[in-house]
Amino acid sequence: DLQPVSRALISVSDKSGLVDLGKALAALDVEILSTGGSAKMLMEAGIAVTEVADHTGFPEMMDGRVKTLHPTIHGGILALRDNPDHAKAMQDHEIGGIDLVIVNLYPFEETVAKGADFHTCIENIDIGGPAMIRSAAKNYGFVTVVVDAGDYQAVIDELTETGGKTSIELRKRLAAKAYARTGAYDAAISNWYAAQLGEDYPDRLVLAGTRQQILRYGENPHQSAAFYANDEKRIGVATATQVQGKELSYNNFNDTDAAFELVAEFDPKVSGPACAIIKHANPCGVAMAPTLVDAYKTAFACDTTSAFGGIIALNQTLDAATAEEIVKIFTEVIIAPDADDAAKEIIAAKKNLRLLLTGGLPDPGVPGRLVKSLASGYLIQDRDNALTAGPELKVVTKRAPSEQELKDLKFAFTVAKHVKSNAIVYVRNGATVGVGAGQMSRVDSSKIAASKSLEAAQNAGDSVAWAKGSVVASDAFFPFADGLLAAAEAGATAVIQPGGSMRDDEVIAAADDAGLAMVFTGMRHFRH
Ligand code: 93A
Repeated sequence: DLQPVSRALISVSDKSGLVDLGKALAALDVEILSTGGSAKMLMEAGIAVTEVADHTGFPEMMDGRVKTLHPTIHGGILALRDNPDHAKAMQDHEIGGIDLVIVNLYPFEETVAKGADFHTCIENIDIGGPAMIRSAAKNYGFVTVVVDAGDYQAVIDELTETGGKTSIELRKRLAAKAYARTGAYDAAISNWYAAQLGEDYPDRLVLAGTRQQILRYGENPHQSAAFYANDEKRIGVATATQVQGKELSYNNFNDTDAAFELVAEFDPKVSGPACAIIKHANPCGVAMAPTLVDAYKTAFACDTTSAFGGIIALNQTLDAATAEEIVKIFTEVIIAPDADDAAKEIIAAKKNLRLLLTGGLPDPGVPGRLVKSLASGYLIQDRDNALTAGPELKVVTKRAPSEQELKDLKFAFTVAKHVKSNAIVYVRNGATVGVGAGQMSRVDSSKIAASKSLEAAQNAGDSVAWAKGSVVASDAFFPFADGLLAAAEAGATAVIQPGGSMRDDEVIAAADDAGLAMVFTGMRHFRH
């Protein structure tokens, strides 16, 4: 299916290759329409050009905001050449067909990258260009659209070979490429706008990003994979500097992200040093302590078996004492805002150990988008950037939590936010002592967390499970009293949970009977 090209419209911001293209089209007897700057450059090279303004009878106006937005242009592009009604409309309104549309857009992305002010960025949003590109691509059956100077030669070659025609294969391929370009262009605009406002919208094209790395494989060796950085520039794995160690794997990226997002909940100015150890995207130990090395040691003590081959995230500069402790067992990745020289030297002895330095902590409260793939699509949602800080907490039992219990309850609930549901987290003195993750039943998660706390105690030479005298957090409400009773039986003295179950009264009564203090957060933190 070959279609003749007798009239082309050229409107390009990036003028590379323009003169050669114009010469080649002129040699093929193609009439050239063009906008201000493009027309000027072609004319100066001695190529015959008709200005779009002369073609439409309408001047370019409003500082160029309206140049090609005219029915003579869009009618000429969109008309179905084999439709008698369309042919009549063209005749009635003296619209000449435009068979080849060559457009590249105002450099919006480059303008943003240069750090231009708001107004300048807005002025660099191209309206007429994308409109022509989309019109031409829609009418791919008759019209050829070119958005990339890299495709000029292929079009010229085909026109030369066929005596001035293009093939349906080429037109379709270029149409698909054209929509990819206008899609990416609008994604760049919406990403920039969302960042300006600090707000987000469900329809934002979140998948726009830059490929940072082709990975050796995905979650398993038979899956191919790559890592893309989005345009948010959020402090984390995407922006970190890797000081040493092997290349990160797919699972390393996933786990390191989980580890760092969790530890970032603990602002060192408020919580002091904190450490999170992650395995399979779940924490196997999280702790705050007066020193970083103690935070690491207590986090490690929660589950010394699982911590092997784990990912360690720290909320402040890695020091020598902590590095000495960490290198005692095999660890995959350390991520921290910084590391001092002595610590770097200690880590350097472990060649494969990856050390990522981020220069800071991300703000857990800023909005953002999360994407989750389904086999047949993907889901988009806001990042869970909320946390119940304090005043919203409601004491629902006869006994109110003590000051230490309340501190531990908040810590436990914050950790639970980062544990796969159903999540149950036992905490004592600012450290997790048992984590139950990812079970289909909340009672099972409670039992696992309690048994983990016994294991932890035994590893440390204690006979009494560490859940005894702890507090417990649940990421979602207890639907029945059984989950709460399991926690009481394990020895928890206080509970934090969202509340909101139909049976809250029963659950509260059971807590009162067991002498527990319980607070409701009013906010759930499912994580799947
Ligand atoms: O301001 S616009 O959105 N309004 C228009 O009607 C229009 N038509 C083409 N920008 C418009 N263009 C863009 O002008 C093209 O996409 C191209 O990037 C640029 C080419 O302008 P010139 O040929 O004057 O350098």
